[in-house]
Amino acid sequence: MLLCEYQRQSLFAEVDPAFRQDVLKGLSVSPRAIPARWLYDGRGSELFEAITALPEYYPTRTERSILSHAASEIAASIGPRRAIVEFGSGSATKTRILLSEANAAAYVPIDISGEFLRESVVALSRAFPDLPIFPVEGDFTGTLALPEAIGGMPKLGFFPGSTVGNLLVPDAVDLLRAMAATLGAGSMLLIGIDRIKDADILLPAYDDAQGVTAAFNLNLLHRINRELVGSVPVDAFNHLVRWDDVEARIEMHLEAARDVHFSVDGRLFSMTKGETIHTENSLKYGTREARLLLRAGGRSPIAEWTDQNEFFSLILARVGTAPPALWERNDGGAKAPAVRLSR
Ligand code: AVJ
Repeated sequence: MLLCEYQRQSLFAEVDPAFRQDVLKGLSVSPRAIPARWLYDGRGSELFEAITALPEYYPTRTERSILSHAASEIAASIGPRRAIVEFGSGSATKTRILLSEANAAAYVPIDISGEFLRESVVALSRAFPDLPIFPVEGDFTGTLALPEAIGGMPKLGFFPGSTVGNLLVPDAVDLLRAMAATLGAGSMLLIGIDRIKDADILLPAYDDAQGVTAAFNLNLLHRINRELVGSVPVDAFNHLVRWDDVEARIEMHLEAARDVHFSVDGRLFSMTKGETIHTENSLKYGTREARLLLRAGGRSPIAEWTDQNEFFSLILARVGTAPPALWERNDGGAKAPAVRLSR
């Protein structure tokens, strides 16, 4: 038992106390729910990268294509010599497209995963040898101090991937406001937002034929077993995806395929067959709803780019809520804003 105790302690030494707290609380409440951010451990981040290449998962490739087509227009709209601050930079593959056109004064990638951050910084500095890069390791949902070196520079926040969709609307509004405060007066934000579309396109994007998304979801249980000395019978859980049309969101759940009993961190839990653990929300926005979200978050949309199917949008917004010049009516009537379709 001594060995067991020792193993427990050495395991626990590396565990984020917030993970333990969120899991224990999330398994105790009804309905059970664990925040989506815990899906992204090392294995989870790998699986998410694999998801982005799936035929059914349209968001990543669509956003990349919009960005490629719009890069020079975006560069013209933001103007030269901004410091680009990316929230949740991950592997930063889309960033290259932006950086190659933007004439940026500096690049500040922010990510919780220090390892991912270091790797992507090494790769990016090779590709852009003249660009000053100031990585920040941290959680962008909290308050963050930007590096002093970019203090005087005008800023562009870059928040791609429809990551904002993981948050419920009030939390998304708070986050946008916190980002506006971090970036400061005169800053702009370029944000990727996934659109509402038919459930027969949405559902397979989160429940792919190869089962990669299922593995991504189930990895949370493996992580719990590994890091929190759990005995969750992972085989007894199914990946479940549903589209909630009222909330306009995809939900991922882990569903008990039979009655299960297990322990986590010495605490016992029982779930009956069919009961679920809610593991992720992915909110989708209509065109006008996305603009409204930005306004609630203290931003004014200036321009917007989408793909031919209108599956995804990239919106450029400035700080403040007064109507900006490019958005203004130009013929005295109610006129659609600067929306460009790109293939
Ligand atoms: C990283 C939050 C944008 O919601 O589409 C992909 C995460 N989950 N497949 C999304 C995810 C399952 C993804 N985001």
